[in-house]
Amino acid sequence: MLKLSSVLCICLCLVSVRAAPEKNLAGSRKLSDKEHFDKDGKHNKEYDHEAFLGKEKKSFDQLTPEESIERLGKLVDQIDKDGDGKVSAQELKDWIQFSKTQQHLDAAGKRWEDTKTREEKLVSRSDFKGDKSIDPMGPLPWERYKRMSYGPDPENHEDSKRLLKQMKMDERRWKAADLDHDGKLSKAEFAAFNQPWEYDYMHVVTAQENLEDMDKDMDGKISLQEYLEGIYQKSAGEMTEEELKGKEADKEYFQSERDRNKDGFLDTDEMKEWLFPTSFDYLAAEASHLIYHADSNEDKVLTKAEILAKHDLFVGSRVTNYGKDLTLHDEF
Ligand SMILES: [Ca+2]
Ligand SMILES: [Ca+2]
Ligand SMILES: [Ca+2]
Ligand SMILES: [Ca+2]
Repeated sequence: MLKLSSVLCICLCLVSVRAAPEKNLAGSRKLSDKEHFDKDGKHNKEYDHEAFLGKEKKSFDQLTPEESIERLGKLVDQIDKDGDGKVSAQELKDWIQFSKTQQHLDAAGKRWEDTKTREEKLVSRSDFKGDKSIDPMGPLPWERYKRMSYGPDPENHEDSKRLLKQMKMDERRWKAADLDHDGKLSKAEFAAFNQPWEYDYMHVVTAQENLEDMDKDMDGKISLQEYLEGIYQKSAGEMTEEELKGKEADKEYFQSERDRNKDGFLDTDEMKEWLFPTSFDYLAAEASHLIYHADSNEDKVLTKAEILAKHDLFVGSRVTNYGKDLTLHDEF
């Protein structure tokens, strides 16, 4: 017999699956590169580990289970901001936001350093024309980024059509990220250029990019047919019965949810809502998901003991990482 908790779990899973976009659009907001649930609704712990630990996930994955639990205990003390011995949904949400920000800044810092090294190499080349001075901390001019990404002569490249299209998109994104409009990107502006989903003011340009990617007849909007082709990418003859059923459901979803103004097409605003749904808070959803699965006495807050008892939900370790689960806890 199904326990009530299992039923609720299935319901929560379905909510999460439905709230996710039908297609992984480039640059949508997310807490991990991994999917939280696969198409059959099977739960993936790696998603939670990355959401909870951010850039620390890798180091946790190297620890023995004992070390991992010990470090998790110390983290819980940090997460419990008001020190009342309980982790509330808000404290957990704040923590996930903090981890995500740290992870983002870390990646942005590495990207910036790498790009500045490439800039130095570029200006030192004998065939580099123009200003050869370089400010190691200073902003990066578009012309130099363009040269580094597309070479000296993209117009005459054998793949010039694709390159020029990509370059035009990059230039538009560059301008959107360039908040002080000096044609150069500072370290902070460059972070927004590379990870636009982290910045609200970049969401429109990300929506435009995704729209253009799906807009095969280039009329500036997504028809139902373009939407379905974007998701399924194969003809009706090649699809299984299950896929055909899914396609029918997605057609209804397009009409009832995606096409908000009911004109039969998706415009940039509707695409933006698809990518960055205002009605869905990823951080709060993840916090409730973690609390739901660890809250043994169902008082809606987590004690350190509750978290440690479900450590494999929150953090990985060397053993679980190699698939030899500790089998101390319920599988999802
Ligand atoms: Ca607390
Ligand atoms: Ca600038
Ligand atoms: Ca179109
Ligand atoms: Ca519409």
